[in-house]
Amino acid sequence: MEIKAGETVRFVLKNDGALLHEFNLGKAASHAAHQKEMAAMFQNGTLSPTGVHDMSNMGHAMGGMKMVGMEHDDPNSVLVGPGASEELIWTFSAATELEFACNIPGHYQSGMVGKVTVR
Ligand SMILES: [Cu+2]
Repeated sequence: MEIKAGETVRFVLKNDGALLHEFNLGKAASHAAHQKEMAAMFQNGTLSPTGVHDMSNMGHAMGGMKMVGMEHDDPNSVLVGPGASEELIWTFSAATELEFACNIPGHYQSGMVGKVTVR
């Protein structure tokens, strides 16, 4: 994606698949860090391949998969469950190189990543 600095973009994310996915905007290094957190959340049972299981750990927003608290207080990330739709609105304030990515374990590595150039 190419975006002009100063633009606000509304991303509409529709998950037609059977697995939980994430849409996360950030630098490549922050995705790497977030993947470790996600892996830990799968290990402790907070997340499963198909959804959010232990909501008590998450501070769950009403009616959706958006999560606040813990690692998911960042507004640059949204989880989209199977069959769900979510939105993420982001203002790209300055020129930078970012990635959009899914940090569910194994997903980034299987190609769920793309470049975002802000100029
Ligand atoms: Cu994914």
